[in-house]
Amino acid sequence: MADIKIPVVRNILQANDRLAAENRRKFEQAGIYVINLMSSPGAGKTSLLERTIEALAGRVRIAVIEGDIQSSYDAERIQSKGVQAVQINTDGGCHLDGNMIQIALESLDLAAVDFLIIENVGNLVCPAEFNLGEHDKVMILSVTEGDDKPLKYPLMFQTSSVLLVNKIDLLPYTNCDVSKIRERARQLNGNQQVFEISCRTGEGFDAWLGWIESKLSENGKLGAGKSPR
Ligand SMILES: Nc1nc2c(ncn2[C@@H]2O[C@H](COP(=O)(O)OP(=O)(O)OP(=O)(O)O)[C@@H](O)[C@H]2O)c(=O)[nH]1
Ligand SMILES: [Mg+2]
Repeated sequence: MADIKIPVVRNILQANDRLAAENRRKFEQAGIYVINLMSSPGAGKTSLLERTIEALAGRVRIAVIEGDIQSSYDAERIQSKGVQAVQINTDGGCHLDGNMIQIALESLDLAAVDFLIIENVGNLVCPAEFNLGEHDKVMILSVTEGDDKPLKYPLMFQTSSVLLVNKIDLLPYTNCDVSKIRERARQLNGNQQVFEISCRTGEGFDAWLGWIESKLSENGKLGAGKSPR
């Protein structure tokens, strides 16, 4: 049985990688910089998006793909900020995959987008296994989840370019040791940038926005936006 199961899993991931590569080609053709935002449920993904959108308003054209098991609640939160948003409902699926993104892209005006953020389904495990065609994976860990998470859920830490340690305003009420998170994450991924933030107070946002701005500049996306086609 083991001989049968292993190739099946590999085929699923290979098929997904093909679709992710097609998505990536579409992003390159349209000149869009893309991040895949991942975390466990409630760590603060949509809150991060709301503040980030507000901070970049008028400087870069943002679109968001929202992934949730059910509801369009997060897409409505994003749309109220005045950016294009598409909601994917996975109907029980615990992660987004390349095919879902391909379908969601049909609902976006890609010529009017410089920066696409994909909010993955809240889950610290499966989203890290499925590439979507993004340029960078960004993960959030909130301090209320505990400093042991890099030990238990290593893949997301290993694959993410950035780790945002969120809800630092709540640190006095937890026994979380952020230096342990930093050290454990560093052992998994020495290239990962770590920023301590609070989506509630805005603390630490300058450094996070600095990282995003440097990525957008590298990709020629910061400034007046793309010229009309
Ligand atoms: N105290 C505090 N609360 C926060 C912070 N960031 C987010 N929250 C709260 O945490 C809760 C969840 O935030 P969301 O942004 O909806 O989290 P999410 O990761 O998008 O959740 P899912 O999409 O359900 O996985 C909300 O009640 C937020 O107000 C923070 O920095 N500090
Ligand atoms: Mg959300």
